[in-house]
Amino acid sequence: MDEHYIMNLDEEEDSLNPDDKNQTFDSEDADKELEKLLSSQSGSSDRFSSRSVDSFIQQVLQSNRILAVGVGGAGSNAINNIMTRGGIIGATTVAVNTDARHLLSTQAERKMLLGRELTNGTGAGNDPNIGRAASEENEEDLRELVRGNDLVFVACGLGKGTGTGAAPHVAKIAQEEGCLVVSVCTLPFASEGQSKMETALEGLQELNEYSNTIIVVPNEKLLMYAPDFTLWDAFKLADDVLINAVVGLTELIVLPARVNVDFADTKKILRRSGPAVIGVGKGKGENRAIQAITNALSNPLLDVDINSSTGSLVNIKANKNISMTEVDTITTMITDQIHPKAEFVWGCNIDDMMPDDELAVTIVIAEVKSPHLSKPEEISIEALWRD
Ligand SMILES: Nc1nc2c(ncn2[C@@H]2O[C@H](COP(=O)(O)OP(=O)(O)OP(=O)(O)O)[C@@H](O)[C@H]2O)c(=O)[nH]1
Ligand SMILES: [Mg+2]
Repeated sequence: MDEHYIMNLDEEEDSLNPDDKNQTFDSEDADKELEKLLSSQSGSSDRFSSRSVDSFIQQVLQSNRILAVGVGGAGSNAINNIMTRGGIIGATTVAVNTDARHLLSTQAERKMLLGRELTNGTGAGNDPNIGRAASEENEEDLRELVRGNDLVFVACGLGKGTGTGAAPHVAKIAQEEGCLVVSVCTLPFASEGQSKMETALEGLQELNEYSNTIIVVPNEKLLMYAPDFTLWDAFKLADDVLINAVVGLTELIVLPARVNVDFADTKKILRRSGPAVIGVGKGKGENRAIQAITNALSNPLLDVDINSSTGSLVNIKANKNISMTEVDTITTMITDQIHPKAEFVWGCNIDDMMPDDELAVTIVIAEVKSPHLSKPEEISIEALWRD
């Protein structure tokens, strides 16, 4: 203390200069001084200083790269809708299409015209073989696009040319490049005719082959849900399921959680091949937990039997006031319905932005039985539409 005082005395004039005073107490400079002091005391490098560790952790987090690729018209529309809602935190959006005009009007962070030589930007004309060949024309570009990503979402509408032909090829390339592939696709409305459904089901088998997990949205179910909807509204509703799947899963992986579902957990569940369902639900008020999980589980589009599921993942988002009983209610409602030996992972995001009385749940149930993914000869198309 004395020493310090004497030093100040020696430099009295300088130390009274207000500018210098500011500099000395600037917190960044002060931190630097402290770091220097501490590293000189420990005699070690600053490799473990919290700043270095934080930047290292940031690099690791950023290396969990996620790509959401919309293929064809419906896939690109889904990406466009994601972008108009502000994009997805933690994922890059991409639209790929054979239709140049549609691609031009699509908002996406990255875009690729498929099969320029083959179709000259005019679309695949309902022919999956053209869709496939167009994608093959750009195979190297697609490889470059997906390379280095951990998780690739492939979104498309099955039944016409580009989505049906190109999406399985994009998924195949992504798997070959070592990415985990989650596909989200729609099946056509009955009013689109039987041949579209046949085309779609063939595409679905192939897409399933190259996807770790596949989420199927049967468009026709939308009509049961909302029979008075216009076609546009019905498409919007199907898009919501596509979007919820992509955004919900990405949030699960990238948002910091209090009880953490990390990427390794998510991968473990999604790596299981086969159909999965994803549900998103919100609850409000006293019974918000029951409401949220009931909504998440009761989406009529999720047309599958979940009792056979061997893996499930749930993320709960609420304000700090979430209680242990609420967590227990949600997790029990899920474990009661899935296979007793199923792997179950849950996480919780404490989100201060959530209103006090609300709670949201995102649930992924893997390896469910889907009527659309039986052997093609066992599928009755009429029954699919009727059920
Ligand atoms: N949910 C939703 N489904 C759509 C939308 N547009 C089309 N679909 C469905 O997706 C199927 C495929 O349509 P598109 O994606 O437009 O076709 P495409 O893959 O671009 O194929 P081509 O135009 O032949 O190159 C249709 O049969 C519809 O069932 C959309 O905006 N939203
Ligand atoms: Mg098209």
